[in-house]
Amino acid sequence: MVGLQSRWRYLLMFLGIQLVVMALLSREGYHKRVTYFIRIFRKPDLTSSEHHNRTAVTVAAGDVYANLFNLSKSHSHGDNMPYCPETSPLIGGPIHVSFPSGLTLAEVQRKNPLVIRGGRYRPPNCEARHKTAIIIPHRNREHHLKFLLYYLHPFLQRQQLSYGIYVIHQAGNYTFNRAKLMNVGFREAMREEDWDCLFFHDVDLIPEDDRNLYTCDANPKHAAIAMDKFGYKLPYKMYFGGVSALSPLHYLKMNGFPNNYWGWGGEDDDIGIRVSLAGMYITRPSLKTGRYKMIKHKLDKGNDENPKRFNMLAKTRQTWKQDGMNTLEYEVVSRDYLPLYANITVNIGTETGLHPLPQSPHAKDEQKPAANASARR
Ligand code: UD2
Ligand code: MN
Repeated sequence: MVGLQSRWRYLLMFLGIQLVVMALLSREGYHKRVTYFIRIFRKPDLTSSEHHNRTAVTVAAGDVYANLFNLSKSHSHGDNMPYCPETSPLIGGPIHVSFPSGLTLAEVQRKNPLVIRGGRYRPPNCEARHKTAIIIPHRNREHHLKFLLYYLHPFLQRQQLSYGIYVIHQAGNYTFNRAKLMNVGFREAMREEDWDCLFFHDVDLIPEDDRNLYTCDANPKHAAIAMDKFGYKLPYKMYFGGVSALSPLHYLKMNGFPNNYWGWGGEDDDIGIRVSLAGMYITRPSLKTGRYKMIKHKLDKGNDENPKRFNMLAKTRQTWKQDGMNTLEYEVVSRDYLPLYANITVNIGTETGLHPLPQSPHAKDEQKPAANASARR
């Protein structure tokens, strides 16, 4: 009897344990199922919070200065700094561009504490992989220049470049010549530093995405592929205006840019033709990243449409070797190493050659930008 009772007891205990195990297992299954459902239900929630985060980052990244707060002056440029990463961690993508009234150069300077005299910069905590010079042809566009500097400095810093900004200022009131000013910029910049890439940059074009890298490719690069003024599309296949990038080798291979396009138009197409005549081709960033906003403006005084441009363009094949860097003539009026850029004021003459600039009592002041920290060399 006792034996039977204890057998029953064991059987009951066994069944009891089985029940407990089953209950636990099913609880786990139940728990899993519940968690699964909770996850399903929470999924849209999670995505939306991710979305919120992303939006928050985009909003912050939209501010061109957003990623730069951590860079500090305290880092010194040691001899054995590591190279900067191949892809800069500071790159944030789209940049919000607007033109607030009241912006001053002093404010731009304050926001760029690591930029040194002459508009030079090196990343504070790594050795830059690229050295890029920006060449800006200029006259009477101080208002545009201020905005370009406001956006361009942080844009280049986000790309961890070693860079310098050169404004090539045409002295006097003779007809404007954009391409010749670029040639001057090339020579003057290369005199100072062994730049490995030069960006030829209209003063009124603001880049809208920092993935548009200001470095050179194996072939000349046309960077301003998508501009608001052309509906963010390339206007035509050979278009080479606005912003372009060439290495010193590319530049010399095509004998630089033409010197004889006076006034508005044609020189950009001539440059595009030179690229192919010199056996190279045009590369471009994607439409998504090569985006620019152009500050709206009218045609300037002293830069009327060049009526000869179509005839000249028909002859580029015959003229490119006889006109360019090998025939460049100009006189430097002054070199001013300002806090945010180097200003090189030049007399490039007229169609008929170099002439002395008309001397008005205020001529000197008109040609030079106002600045305290200027130095002549
Ligand atoms: C277009 C091209 C430009 C050039 C030009 C024809 C675009 C965005 N740009 O510009 O690359 O091929 O046609 O020459 O399509 N500038 C001064 N002061 C002046 C005149 C010109 O600083 O008095 C400089 C300035 O850097 C300006 C650039 O020259 O951005 C081009 O002149 P523009 O802006 O008047 O001509 P735009 O916008 O038609
Ligand atoms: Mn323009």
